[in-house]
Amino acid sequence: MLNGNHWHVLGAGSMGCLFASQLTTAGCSVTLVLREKPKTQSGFITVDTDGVSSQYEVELDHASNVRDITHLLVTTKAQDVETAMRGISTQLRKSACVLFATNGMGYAEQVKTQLKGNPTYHVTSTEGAYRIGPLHICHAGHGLTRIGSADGLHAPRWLGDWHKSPLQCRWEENINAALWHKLAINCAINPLTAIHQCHNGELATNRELAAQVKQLCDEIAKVSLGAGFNETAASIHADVAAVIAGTADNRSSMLQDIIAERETEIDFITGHLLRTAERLVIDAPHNRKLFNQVVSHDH
Ligand code: KPL
Repeated sequence: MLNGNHWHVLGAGSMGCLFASQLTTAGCSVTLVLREKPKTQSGFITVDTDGVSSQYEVELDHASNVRDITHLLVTTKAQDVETAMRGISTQLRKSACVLFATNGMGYAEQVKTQLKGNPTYHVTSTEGAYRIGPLHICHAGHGLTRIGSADGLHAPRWLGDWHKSPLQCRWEENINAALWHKLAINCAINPLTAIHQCHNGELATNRELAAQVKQLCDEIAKVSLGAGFNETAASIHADVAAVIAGTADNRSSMLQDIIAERETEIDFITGHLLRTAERLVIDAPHNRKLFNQVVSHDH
């Protein structure tokens, strides 16, 4: 029974497909907004979990055709947010909510002028999903999805859609700290694995790389402290070690982008850290060096 809201999901990658499929289970109708004009008006997202495939029906549309958006979930890469939003922002209802489920930080500020004061929210999730093919993902591991407002807004009514879904969801009062914490971990792991083209685990087993992780974490801790993210400052070394151990066989998303010759999210990960460091007049030469290396790879 459809008793939830109508969600438009921008971006049909692994997280876009995962969230879209789970929202349909919560009784929501979902339109996936695709890059290419779809051949049909509806389609199925296939989700493989523990060897079982399930299908979820969604509407398919193209940015040039969508109308009257009330609930928008943005799941594109950080560097694509601005362009993707430009295509549909005129179709947002005045009261429409906009949720960003994107890696890194700093993209929401870029699109503020495109929004007519729409309430914005952020989503950060430890659900594990990867793409198998078009509209086909593997839901590899369960995690926690946190949603919050960086503008101090209260938990909205539409949060019920997320609570009704099979995902474990929580309203996060301090979403900025949660986003920063994830960014800090990504700063220590992603660029280094991208430049050295290695699995995450090598950052612990290779002595030279482990020493570099420590240098990066020392700087990240200083910037975190300066920016008021004290918990991240205190735990970054241990948390990075735990994530490296827990994702030892993974290729980081930045390494995957480099291999696929896609632009990386470096400007919204290490770039954001460095802009914060500059504002606080804190030196972060190791992070800067890596940033420059990844940027020169990107161009
Ligand atoms: O979030 C990640 C990423 O690759 O972007 C980590 C945690 C580093 C796992 O690979």
